[in-house]
Amino acid sequence: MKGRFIVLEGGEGAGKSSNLDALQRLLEGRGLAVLRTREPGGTPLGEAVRGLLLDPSFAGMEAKAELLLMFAARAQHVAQVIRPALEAGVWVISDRFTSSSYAYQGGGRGLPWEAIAWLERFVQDELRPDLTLLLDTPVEVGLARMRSRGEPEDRIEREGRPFFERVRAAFLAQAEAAPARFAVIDASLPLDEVQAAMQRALQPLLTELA
Ligand code: Z5A
Repeated sequence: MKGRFIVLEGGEGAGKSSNLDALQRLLEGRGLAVLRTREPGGTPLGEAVRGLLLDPSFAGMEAKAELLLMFAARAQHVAQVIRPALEAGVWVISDRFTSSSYAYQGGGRGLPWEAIAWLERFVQDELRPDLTLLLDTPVEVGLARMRSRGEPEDRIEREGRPFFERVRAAFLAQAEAAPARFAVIDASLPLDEVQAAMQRALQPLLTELA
């Protein structure tokens, strides 16, 4: 049986990193083989591209260059890591995937949806996540969490609040358009409640295993 592809998405400080361990433990607790990965990144080439994308010294990067670099990293990730794992029956959990391109480059930067959809088909063929867990918080909550970590901001984190409001709206629009493939989770709740909601959202996929 092929593996399932689960993606964790959300804006800044939504808590993806904080919740990935719990998600991995939950799936492994069901006896599943799990591969954890991230975007941009997930392969040596992808991690090198991630370094370019987040480097604040490239402050003048063109939005189209940003989009194409995201998909260049994704092409390698899909071919080298995601597809082979799914074929081998492994469940793949990814910290971000193409929904982030629609949200950040589409919503945030204003690039046309059709261009992103074309790249999605070109790079992924039929591959789409089985479920996207969208960790949603008001922008000010996420930004306050990021600031409290006290780490230097990367190139994209330097954007202002209106950019992140557009990103959030674009994530929510995707979830609204495809409710069977998205679960919107209120990530401003305490972590244990967020994780309980993630578990409920996964139940239909886990029930298929029984
Ligand atoms: N990007 C893009 O533009 N286009 C694309 O196609 C793709 C990505 C794939 C890198 O992603 C950047 O790439 C990202 C989008 C863009 N841009 N930015 N900016 P990333 O995922 O590596 O970076 P990030 O979004 O900034 O993630 P992060 O820094 O790892 O944040 P997070 O994982 O969502 O949050 P966290 O580290 O788990 O939590 C942040 C803090 O909040 C931390 O102190 C936690 O303890 C706290 N926290 C988390 N959850 C809670 C709850 N529930 N209650 C209280 N406190 C909490």
